Amino acid sequence: MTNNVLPKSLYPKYDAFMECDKSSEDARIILFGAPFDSTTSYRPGARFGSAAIRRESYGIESYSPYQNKDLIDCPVLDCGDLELSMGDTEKVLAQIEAYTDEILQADKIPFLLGGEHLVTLGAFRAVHRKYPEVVIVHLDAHGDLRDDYLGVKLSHACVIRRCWEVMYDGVKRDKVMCDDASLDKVMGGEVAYDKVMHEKVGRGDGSVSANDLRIFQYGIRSGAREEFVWGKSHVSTQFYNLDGLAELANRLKGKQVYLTVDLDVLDPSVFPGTGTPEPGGISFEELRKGLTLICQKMAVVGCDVNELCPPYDSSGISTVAACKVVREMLLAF
Ligand SMILES: [Mn+2]
Repeated sequence: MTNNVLPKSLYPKYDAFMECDKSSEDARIILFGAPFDSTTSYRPGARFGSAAIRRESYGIESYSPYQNKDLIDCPVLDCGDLELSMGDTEKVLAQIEAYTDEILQADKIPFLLGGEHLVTLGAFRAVHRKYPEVVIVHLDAHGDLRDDYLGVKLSHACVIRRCWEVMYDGVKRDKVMCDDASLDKVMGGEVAYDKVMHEKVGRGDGSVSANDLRIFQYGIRSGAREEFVWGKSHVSTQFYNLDGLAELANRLKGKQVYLTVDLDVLDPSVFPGTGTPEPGGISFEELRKGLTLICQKMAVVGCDVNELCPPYDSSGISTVAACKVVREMLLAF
């Protein structure tokens, strides 16, 4: 005779980031992973990042003494990793975008775990569609503003430039009723795009005012010269550290924010497990304080944490740092 009492699962929460197993009705934030690293320019392996964060989170307290809050009490659901069509970058981005879209349509906040930094583009496309006025706060060692990397436009080295184009294309479509290719001919390229953008924000002279900028970078300490030349008139860059974040929070009051965190903004001495380590970075404590400030004071409507590459840190400390970053962000919301 069979009895229908099955043994209890030994690790019922094993598949979710710490305590992030609330019902999809109750959850306000949806955590999900995009294990993608096909465009990584230097050392691959970031595809293992999201699974490592989830797995290693069991070694870390869900309670934060910094904030006196516990993830047990937080409305977060970890939905696991997307199954991605590796090898077809555009398709992968479309898959990330479609899933982000589902989350947004349910009026929840998408929280994406990479993967390499290009995954941001998929999520941001969906967020921008829902919130066309959204601005980006970007923490990273690298500007990621290249127009292409060795001829590749969809590269993690170009991700913020591509996000900028998403913002810009929206403006172009608003202003001029024609497709992008013909717009290029009619308007005469980038300079004309600038003009269109500044008309949109009420400045017809094509000059750049601080108020026109919609991308705010922090911690940047590496890039090609042309990235910084281009960046000067298109983004706001705080080099080397997170100074000025509190002022930015005041300035962005009422504005929707997409937050993207490339963990290599941390110094490699505390975060060696990443594909493109860059000495001279910030401490864990600076990052924790900065992210808490952003998540508490700014209206974050979507975010991601990316570029953990576990194979390059045999100590596992980088993964623990990533887990703690994610915990502190979730608690600060
Ligand atoms: Mn980076």
